[in-house]
Amino acid sequence: SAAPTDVVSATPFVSTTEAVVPGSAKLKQAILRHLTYTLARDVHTATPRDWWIATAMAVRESILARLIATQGVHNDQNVRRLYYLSLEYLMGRLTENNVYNTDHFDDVVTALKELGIEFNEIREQEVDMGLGNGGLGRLAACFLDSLATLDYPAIGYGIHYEFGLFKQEFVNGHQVEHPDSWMIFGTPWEVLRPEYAVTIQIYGQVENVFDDLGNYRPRWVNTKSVMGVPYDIPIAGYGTKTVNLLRLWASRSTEEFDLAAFNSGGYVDAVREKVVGETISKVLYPNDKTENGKELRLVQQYFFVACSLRDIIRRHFRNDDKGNTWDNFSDKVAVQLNDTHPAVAVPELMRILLDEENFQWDKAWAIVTRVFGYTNHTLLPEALEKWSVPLFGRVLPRHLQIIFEINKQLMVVVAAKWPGDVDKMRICSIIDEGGAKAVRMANLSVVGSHAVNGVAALHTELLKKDLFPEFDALYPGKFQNKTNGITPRRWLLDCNPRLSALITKTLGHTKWAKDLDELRGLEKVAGDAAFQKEFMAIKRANKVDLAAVIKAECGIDVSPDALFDVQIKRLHEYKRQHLNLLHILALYRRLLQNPALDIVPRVFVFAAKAAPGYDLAKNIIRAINMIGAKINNDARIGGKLKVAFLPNYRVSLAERIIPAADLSEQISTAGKEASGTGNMKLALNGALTIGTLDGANVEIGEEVGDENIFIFGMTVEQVEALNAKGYNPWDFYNADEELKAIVDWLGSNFFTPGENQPFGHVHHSLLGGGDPYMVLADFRSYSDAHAKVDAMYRHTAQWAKSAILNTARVGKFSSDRTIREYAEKIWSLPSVKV
Ligand code: NBG
Repeated sequence: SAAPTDVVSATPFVSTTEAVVPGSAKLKQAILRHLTYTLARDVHTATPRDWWIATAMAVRESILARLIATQGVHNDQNVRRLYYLSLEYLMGRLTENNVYNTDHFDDVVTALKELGIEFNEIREQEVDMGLGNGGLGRLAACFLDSLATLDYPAIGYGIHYEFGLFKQEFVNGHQVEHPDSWMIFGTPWEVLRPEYAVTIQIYGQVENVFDDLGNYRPRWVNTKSVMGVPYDIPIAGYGTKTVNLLRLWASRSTEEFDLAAFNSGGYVDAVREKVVGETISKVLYPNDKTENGKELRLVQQYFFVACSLRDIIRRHFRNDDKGNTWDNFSDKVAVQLNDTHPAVAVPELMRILLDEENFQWDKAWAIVTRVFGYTNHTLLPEALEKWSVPLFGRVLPRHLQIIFEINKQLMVVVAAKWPGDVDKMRICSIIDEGGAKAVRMANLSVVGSHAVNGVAALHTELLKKDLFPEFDALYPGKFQNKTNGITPRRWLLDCNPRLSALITKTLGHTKWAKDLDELRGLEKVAGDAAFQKEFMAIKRANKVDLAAVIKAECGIDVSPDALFDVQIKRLHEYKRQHLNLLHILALYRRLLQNPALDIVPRVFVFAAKAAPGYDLAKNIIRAINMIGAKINNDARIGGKLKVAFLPNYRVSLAERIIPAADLSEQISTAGKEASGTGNMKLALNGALTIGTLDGANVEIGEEVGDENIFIFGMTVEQVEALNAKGYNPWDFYNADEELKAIVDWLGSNFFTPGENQPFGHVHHSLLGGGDPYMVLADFRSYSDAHAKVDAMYRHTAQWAKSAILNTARVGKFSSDRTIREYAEKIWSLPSVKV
């Protein structure tokens, strides 16, 4: 590219404290300045990566200025803050979002263009910040965006994992995992804060000591120390000056290495303690839902909770000149527990109040229960965290004592409510006494919080009815619903610029990105032929883009005129990717038996990671890959079906797939998917949903209307009834000739000649093991719903209208709405303009 010559004379210092948006000329100067003075590069040697960092650094200047201003206002006004504790943040790339949110987009593009650089090219340099598994982690990221956009004083706390969720590759159809070394070369979006480092204690024993007055004063002794060093990531709100922060803790050993051992040649011994201390924040647990009770995981949970509470308390007492004491702590501090992962915060705050601040129990407990709120994200029993009592006691002996005391008092309340009912005590107890004793983190979270919420209306209902009926009776009003949402900035404005431009042009404003209900304005053009044409042309252009990604990643040619049928989410039995696979097999077989069969050509797009130890999920991936390969290369079906499993699903890949989707697969067994959020992203971008009455699908259906969604399958009640009667997959298998044929086919080695029962695991799960997800029971109704999809897709005008109405009517699912509800109903959190 042409090298500009005016670089070195660029003013080295543009004021970094001004909070105004610099024009493209100033940005250009700043980019060049960072290229020279931050990266020690010139325009001739700069790599695309250098340009990306220099650009990010340039945009960062005004964001950091706003961060300082925001924190200054919050401190001066001694505001009430929300602290979001989450073990996961699935942030994705930060640059583009920050550029859009601070309205720098046009200037950045112009500035780079003048330097001979394409923004689209350099944005690909950024590695996703993938510090989460799936929906739970991405929800946290969307919430941060909405909190800042709506000017709520908020800080997210989490762990600065050195390795995020593994990178996925396919080898002969098998998932292979590689470490995700996302920060090996650092990222321009974080700021190390050694001045806020804290040291916390762990392990050790409790000594029973009595003070002079004969009061029991337990002392936690012989502990190990670990240091937490925070990295701050600024979170810029959209269309506002507010910049909040995400503070992530890295663990550091407090032991310097042993110089004597080092000098005597024991290089490994010399650093052993240090390495152990640094292991805590090394890697994100890649398990989605299933817990495997590893000690390191509990240590991670306690580490980040203890560091965060220290930081929260420090911030509160820094304002003691403004009257802050423990008496107003719960007026200034709201803490939200994102699932039970941070639940150890409850006994930790109790420990601080009792042991360090000498509070009486009742006063301490009143503070604690006013501070915490708890969000439940699943009903799956295998995902409800439990810690064995001996393990817990070894890692956190004092906390275990406190939990026993909380439980003792809980049992008194339960006994008063249901006198003589031991069963109720057993159910409510924080300690699971059936079998090996275990601490139930969900019970602890419910008892220690003033509000508990589910994440979709149906989920909350089931939470009250099935999981916690006793607690609901014990604490009327404590359980609430907060239906999930997604940020329209990342999931429409940034990821689908073509559709965004059309919406802005049609509505005549950009207000919709901050008030998503404005999209209702599109309803009146949904039937307009010219608008439909534009809308569908955009969908097609996005499909052309995705086709190029599919070609590059999978080597498969797909036609943008086919129906793009998309299922993207973690691989899990309850999400039923294998139900989708059965339908693909059925279509394939129908085509083989009748090559003239007139079906709408389809491209099935999958993307999903399976937990590394989840064999069945991995077998489903293999089956989709191998059956897909066979179908893709079978000339007999004339290219009518294609199956593309894109490797390494992550936020930045979702941003390419979602704008190109025609059909959104949301096919979990009713009652199993707490909410789903991918369903919202796809509908917002004009995909029609084929789905069960599960999670937020129910509410999406209410918004878009029955005629604009394909609902199929058993309801929760029907699932329960079938369970009560006893589900027998053979009944469905034997009663449905086509189903029988494809299940047998799946069980054969037709798709991988020479291998013995390649998909035996999947096959067995459907027929052998009394499948709790009842795949076969829903197959026929699913297949019928797909026939309706096929029929509607042929009527382009009707399809276009439905797609437009999906975009127009899903404003409810903005995370802005969700966050406002949390702020009003759980956090009592006023917003503060900066
Ligand atoms: C997941 C649910 C999803 C939901 C997200 C966000 C866990 C434990 N739960 O349905 O499965 O959308 O949380 O609430 O990851």
